[in-house]
Amino acid sequence: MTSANQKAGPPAGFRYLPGYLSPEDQRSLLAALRAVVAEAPLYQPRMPGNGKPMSVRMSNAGSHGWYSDKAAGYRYVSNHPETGRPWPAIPAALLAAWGDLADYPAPPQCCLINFYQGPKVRMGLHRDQDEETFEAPVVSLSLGDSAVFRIGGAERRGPTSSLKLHSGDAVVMGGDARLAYHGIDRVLGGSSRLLQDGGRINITLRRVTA
Ligand SMILES: O=C(O)CCC(=O)C(=O)O
Ligand SMILES: [Mn+2]
Repeated sequence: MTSANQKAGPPAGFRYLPGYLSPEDQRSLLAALRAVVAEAPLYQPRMPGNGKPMSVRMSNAGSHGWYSDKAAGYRYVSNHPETGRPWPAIPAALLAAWGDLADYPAPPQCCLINFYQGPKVRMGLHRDQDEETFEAPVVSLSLGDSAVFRIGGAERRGPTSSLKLHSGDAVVMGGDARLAYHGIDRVLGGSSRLLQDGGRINITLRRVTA
């Protein structure tokens, strides 16, 4: 399903790489992510201002972890908000994917792990704009159930198009697409058998500081 202006398509700098990770790579990445989440448990971020919990649960690896709560809003923190410990290291397979896809001379600082579980979990249209620099692209990898990804342009109310992201797919948002609005409309339950209890994992790799 797409909006009327689908012809416009995603902005330049948006790359979609279906099947980027082989089934074997997906399984080994999943094992590496389980180790990260064992050390840095999933938490439920809250909206700035009203404090409403977001439906996606999250964790991070790397020097900068994305976090949000009622009082201080969207930001990067160096320690897990509940355990107080530093975030685990970014798994080697993800550093390799960044090296392969980002075309950027420095490694990612944030590896945000988004976990979508249940039919109502979604991510509203937003831009990744909490970083100090937008020179590096955002690299994202998907595992588990397929999802409907919506991508627009620089204006919140501008035209959008949508595509399905399946397990193993990669997306790169650089150039004009780096600050494009995007979100997840819904996750298609039962579309993958990678996760035993279903659900979807998205990994988002970013540079944070200039
Ligand atoms: O789950 C996705 O594919 C998108 C995640 C995302 O946009 C984000 O974490 O900023
Ligand atoms: Mn995003």
